[in-house]
Amino acid sequence: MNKFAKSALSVSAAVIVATATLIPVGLAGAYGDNTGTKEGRAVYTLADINSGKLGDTITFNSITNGKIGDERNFVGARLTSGSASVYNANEINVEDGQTYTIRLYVHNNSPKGTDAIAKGVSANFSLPTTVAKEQTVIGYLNASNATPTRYWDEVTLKSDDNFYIEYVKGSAKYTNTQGTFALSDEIITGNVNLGYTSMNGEIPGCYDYDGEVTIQVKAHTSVSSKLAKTVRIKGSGEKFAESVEAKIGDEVEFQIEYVNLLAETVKDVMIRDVLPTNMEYVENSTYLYNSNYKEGKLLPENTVTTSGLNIGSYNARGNAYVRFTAKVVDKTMTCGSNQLVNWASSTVDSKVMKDDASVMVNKECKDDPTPTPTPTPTPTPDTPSKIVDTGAGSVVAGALGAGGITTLVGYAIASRRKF
Ligand SMILES: [Ca+2]
Ligand SMILES: [Ca+2]
Repeated sequence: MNKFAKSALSVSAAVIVATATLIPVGLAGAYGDNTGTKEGRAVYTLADINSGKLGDTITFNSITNGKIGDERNFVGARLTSGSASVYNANEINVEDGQTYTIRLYVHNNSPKGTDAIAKGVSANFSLPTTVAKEQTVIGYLNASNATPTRYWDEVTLKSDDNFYIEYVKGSAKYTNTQGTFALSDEIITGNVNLGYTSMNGEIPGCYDYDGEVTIQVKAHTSVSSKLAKTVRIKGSGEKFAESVEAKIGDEVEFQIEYVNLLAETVKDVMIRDVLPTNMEYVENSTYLYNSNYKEGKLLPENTVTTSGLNIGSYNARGNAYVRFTAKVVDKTMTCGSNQLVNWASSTVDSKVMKDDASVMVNKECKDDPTPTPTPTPTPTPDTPSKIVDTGAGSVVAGALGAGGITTLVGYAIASRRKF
């Protein structure tokens, strides 16, 4: 996850810049290409194509009366659970919790089949990453020997409420007459190759070889921030995870990731964590990582598990990590497996986000009623791989892990038995 997040960070910045420099060529909003002229690329009718007007030129998505209508409008969206073939080409209203499929149609317009193989064919999507009432997704298609070499189109998702779109991990696919091919999640951070019988970047000309890229996104309303709580055994050097196995006496390290998803700066972000009964906070173990403290700052406050911590102000996409240590103690554990769930919350302007992590403890009761505490390993310092500069002008796109977005959830579990 860390590695993926890091690449999302570095690659997506470039995507955003490309968007900003390429789009304003007078092609208002919707579709466009890198021809560099106000009119954009040459377009053809099916009759033009059939009469050989294209010559030896390889071009994509330039037929005005093709299978999907005007092929320049090649990115559309539909409700995933709705009709499989009807896409809204320009805009679609979305509802909280619903999943939408976004389609990018791919057609090498040359009628010459395997005598006109497009090379270096790839696609990518640019997804908005802050909360808004309108979210425009742009899809890009590239081919190194085509004229032009880069094409784009968009679709706008709309709602009466502010909402956030979450990319559904593992949802990227390419479908053509040969079947359906899984594509990498990197499609939302960088280019992913397409193809015909394999995803080798080569697509012959004509309808026999067309296809479509699809991804899924989920709409979340009332979301103002991302909060992701994870855990690991202290000093293990393991990646933070949703749950970890521990023994009584072990120290575990919790990480709470906060990201401001609003398009504006927020102040006085409060982070709080509620520990379950069989877990104790370790004094002077709370660290804050953000753009001011990239190596982490040991905080003098020991209030993260009581009244909470004020971690300051964050610009759009600004983020922070809070880490602290807790010890597994046996106050009320039952014999066998115990799941110690604890919840982290962030509060901004009285809006609360929560996320949890679990520590699994197996309590043995037969021969050894007093478990032997494991010696605490020396912690290895490491810093989060993704610190966003919260200064003005910073833009970060990319993937939020599935399940990273949490709306208000139940708050009852303190310590419960796992069956
Ligand atoms: Ca469109
Ligand atoms: Ca979690």
